[in-house]
Amino acid sequence: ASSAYAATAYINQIGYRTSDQKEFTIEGASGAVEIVDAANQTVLTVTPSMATQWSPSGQSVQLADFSELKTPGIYSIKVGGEILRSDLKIADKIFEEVTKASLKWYYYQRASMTLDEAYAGKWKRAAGHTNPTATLHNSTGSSGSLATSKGWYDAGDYGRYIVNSGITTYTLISLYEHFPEYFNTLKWNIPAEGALPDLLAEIKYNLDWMLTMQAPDGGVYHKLTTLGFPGDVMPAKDKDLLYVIGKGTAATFDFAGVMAAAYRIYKNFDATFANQCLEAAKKAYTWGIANPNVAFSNPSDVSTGEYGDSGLEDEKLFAGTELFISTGEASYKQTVNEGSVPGWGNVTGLAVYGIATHAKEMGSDAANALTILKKTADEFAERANTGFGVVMSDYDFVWGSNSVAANQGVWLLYTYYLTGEKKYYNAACKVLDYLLGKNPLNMSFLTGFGSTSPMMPHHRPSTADGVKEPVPGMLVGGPQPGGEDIGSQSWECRDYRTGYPATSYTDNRCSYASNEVAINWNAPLAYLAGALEAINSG
Ligand code: G3I
Ligand code: 9MR
Repeated sequence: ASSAYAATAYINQIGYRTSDQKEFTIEGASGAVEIVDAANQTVLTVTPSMATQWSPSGQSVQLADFSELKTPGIYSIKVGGEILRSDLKIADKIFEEVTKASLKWYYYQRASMTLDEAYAGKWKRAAGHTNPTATLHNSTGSSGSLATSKGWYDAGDYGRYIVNSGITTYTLISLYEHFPEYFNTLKWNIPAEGALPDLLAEIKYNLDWMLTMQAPDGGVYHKLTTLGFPGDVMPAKDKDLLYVIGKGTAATFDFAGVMAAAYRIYKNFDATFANQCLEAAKKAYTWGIANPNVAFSNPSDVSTGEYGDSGLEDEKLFAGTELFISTGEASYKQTVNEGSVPGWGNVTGLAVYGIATHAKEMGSDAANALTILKKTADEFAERANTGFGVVMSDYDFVWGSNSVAANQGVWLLYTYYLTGEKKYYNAACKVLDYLLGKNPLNMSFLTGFGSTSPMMPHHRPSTADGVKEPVPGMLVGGPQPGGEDIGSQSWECRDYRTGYPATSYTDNRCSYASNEVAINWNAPLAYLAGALEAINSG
C-alpha cells in the first residue's frame, strides 16, 4: 500500500505472540507511530527508536516497540494520520500453523510414494523414483546395484544427498529431543507410522532411506541422484537412471551422528529400530576413523548437487559427540574449543549443541560449550538492537541466506535454554520476524504464509503441477548477491542484483540461487517456530 507520506512499515506478517516483546521496522517516517484497532481507536502510540543505517540493504530505518499491547486482535499502523498497513496481528499460539506447515513440507518431499489427496490436498501427486534399486556408479568403488528407496528430495531438484540429509535430520531430531511432550501430541495430517508421533514418523521416513545408503564395510555413499538435473517435470516423470554416487568421510560421519542421536529418540517407541540406528552409527564411525580424508567431489559425468567439503574434522566432532552421548564410551568423546553457526559444510556447531545440552553425560565440557554459545549469542543479541532488528550482517548473505538467519535463531535458543536469559529468547523471536516479513523485501519467505510470500519458488513440483499456489510451508533460500543463476533458462533469469545483499532476490522459478527451497533450510525454521511454540505451551 503506497501512501503520499511514503513511509513503510515492515512487520512479521504472521503476527506476534501476546506475551512476547514485539517490534516492527519503519522507514521514511518522522514522529510517532499509532496502532489502531478494528474500531478505528488508537490503542497505543509509540515513539520509534532513532534511525540507524542497515548496511545489508543500505536503508535508514527505525524500530517501533509495541510490546505493551497485549490484546489479541488485528491492528493497523498509522503514521502522520495515514494508515500504512492493516495486517498487524497479535495472538497466542501464533506460530503453531507455521510449525505444522514447515514440518508437513517434508511429507511433500517424500520420494517413492504416492501423495494421496487425503493428506496432500490439491498438491496430490503420483509416486516418483519408485525403482527399488539404483546403479552403483564407479565412483563408489563398487559395481552392480543397491536396494534403496524412500527419503526426502533435497530441494527443488530430486536428488537425495546424505551430507545435507545429515544436518537436516539432526535438527529435526533435536526438536523432538528438546520438546517431546509438545511433539508427542502435535499432528499435521500425514500417514501414520505405527504409534509414532507425527514428527518421529516423518523423520523415520528419511532415516529409513539413509540406512539403505550404508555399504557393508560401514562407509556411507554420498548421494542418490541422476547424472544431471531433470527438467521442470513432476517426480514421476523423471525417468533418468538413478545412481548411487561416491562414498566419503563427510557422508559417513554425518550419518553416524544422525543415527547415534536417532537411537535416543526412538528407543522408547521401537527398540529394534533404535538399536539398528545405533549399530549403523558405530559401524560408520569406525569406517570414518579408518578413512578420515575421503573428500567427495563430483565425478566428471555427474552434474547434480555436489555438497563437496574438504574440511572433515568437524563431521568427526559431530559424530563422536553424538555417539558418546548415546553410549558413554570414552573412545568416542570429542573436545571442542570453538564453533560457529552450523551449515551443511560445517557441523562443529552441532557438536557444541550436543555437548552443551547433555551436561549429565558431558560433565564439565558442557560449561565450556556454553561459553562458546554465549560468546556468539551475545554478539547476536547486540546486533538485533539496531537496523532492521535482526542478527544478519553483510557476510551472512550467502546461497540460502534465510537458513543462516534461521540457524542464528536456533543458536540463540540453545543459549536461552541454558542461561534462562530473556535477551536471547527475544533475539530469536526477531529472527522469525525477519523471515516472516520484517525484512527489506517486505515479504514472508515462507510459501503460503503472510500477506506477501513467494509464488514462484525454484521447486520442480510447484512449477510442474498445474496448481497456482506453490506447495505450502517452504522457506526459500533468500537474498544473496552471488547471482549464480543469472542468464540460466535464457531470458527468464535477468539480473536481479541491487548492489545490496539483503535485496538481491527475485521471486522467479529460474532463480535457484535466491528462490530455491531445501530441506536443510526448512529445518531450522521448523525448529525455531516449533521451539517457540513448545516453550510457550506449558
Ligand atoms: O566455501 C566458500 C567460502 O570460502 C566463501 O567464503 C563463501 C563466500 O560466498 O563461499 C563459499 O562457497 C559457497 C558454498 O556454497 C559453501 O557455502 C559457494 O559460494 C556457494 O555457491 C555454495 O552454494 C551451495 C550451492 O548448492 C551450490 O553448490 C549451497 O550452499 C547449497 O545449499 C546448494 O545446494 C543445492 C544442491 O547442490 C542441489 N540441490 C539444491 C540445493 C539448494 O540450492
Ligand atoms: O535445479 C537445480 C538446483 O537444484 C541447483 O541448486 C542448481 C545449482 O546446482 O542447479 C539447478 O539446475 C539448473 C542447472 O544447474 C543449470 N541449468 C538449469 C537448471 C534448472 O534451473
